[in-house]
Amino acid sequence: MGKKLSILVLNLAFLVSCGGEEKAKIQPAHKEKPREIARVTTPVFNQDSAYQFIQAQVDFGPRVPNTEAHRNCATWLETTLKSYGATTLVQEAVVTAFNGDRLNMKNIIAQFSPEKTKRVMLFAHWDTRPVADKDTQRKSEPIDGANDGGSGVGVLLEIARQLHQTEPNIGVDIILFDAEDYGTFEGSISSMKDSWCLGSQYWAENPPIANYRPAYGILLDMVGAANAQFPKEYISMYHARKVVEKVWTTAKKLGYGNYFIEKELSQYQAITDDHLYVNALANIPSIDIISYDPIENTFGDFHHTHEDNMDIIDKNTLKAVGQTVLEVVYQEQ
Ligand code: AHN
Ligand code: ZN
Repeated sequence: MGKKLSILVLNLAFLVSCGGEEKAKIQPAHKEKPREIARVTTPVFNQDSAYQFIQAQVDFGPRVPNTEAHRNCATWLETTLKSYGATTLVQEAVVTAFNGDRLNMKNIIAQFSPEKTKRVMLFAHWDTRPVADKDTQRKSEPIDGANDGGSGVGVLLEIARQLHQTEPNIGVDIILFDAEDYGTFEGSISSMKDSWCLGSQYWAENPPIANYRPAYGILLDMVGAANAQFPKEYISMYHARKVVEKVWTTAKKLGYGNYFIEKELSQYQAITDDHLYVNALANIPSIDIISYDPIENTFGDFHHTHEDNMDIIDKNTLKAVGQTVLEVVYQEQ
């Protein structure tokens, strides 16, 4: 018997005994401890339902603060969220816009499973811009705001409907901020800093719920246009990089990588939006899912024009965003 063969025999013996030991190891005396919390299967996001929720908002007319459409829509939003089993709270205040307009604003807050400690905050703005300042026609008239205002809320109402049907392991708060879109008009001269996002600024400075500390927040803004692209926004990456990665990884896993693109915005492309104040003033790590063209450096041709109506809303985009956010929420425990 040569040396090589004896080594082979030894090796074989070792392998066999190893395998035997392995077997003993994988048959423990006790069955594996069951998970403390059962996994919940993520429900299927219904894009037709989300679309209907956008249509319903647009049907009220432009949701501009101090108008009847704005008041009626607020009532409908609260009633709808209540109908899905949420504990609701409306934070009302008067805030002053950049031009001195005094705005009667309402932040609409809906809590699902308020007794749960671990929570995630989902938010969007529900008001619409009072002017079409980027249009060439009817610049002083308000816009429908199907995408800018309607889409984020539409997706969140569909998520609320799903939360009612299937309870996730964690608590969820849906916050609809007001007076986001009353910022400085194009061409107007104003010295006011922070003229956008008046509702979220007010909320962060006047917390309506004591000791509110969700694990993180996700803002949806302009999430309904066809072929939308969501780059990794700078302020989101700065304050909540892990949340960005969690959401973008989840989107890719679900096959929505064509919407949630592998592109990081630079510091010079940082987007002022409600998540800025939720991060900086309320200290809740938050991200913004916002459609933005990183090459053209624009929000799209529809932005702050009369083109922002139901015609630009695409159910495929609503599905990509809604299913991704649902998956993130239902995988938490
Ligand atoms: C600015 O245009 C400075 N920020 C974008 C925030 C926004 C406006 N989101 C929707 N409308
Ligand atoms: Zn806007």
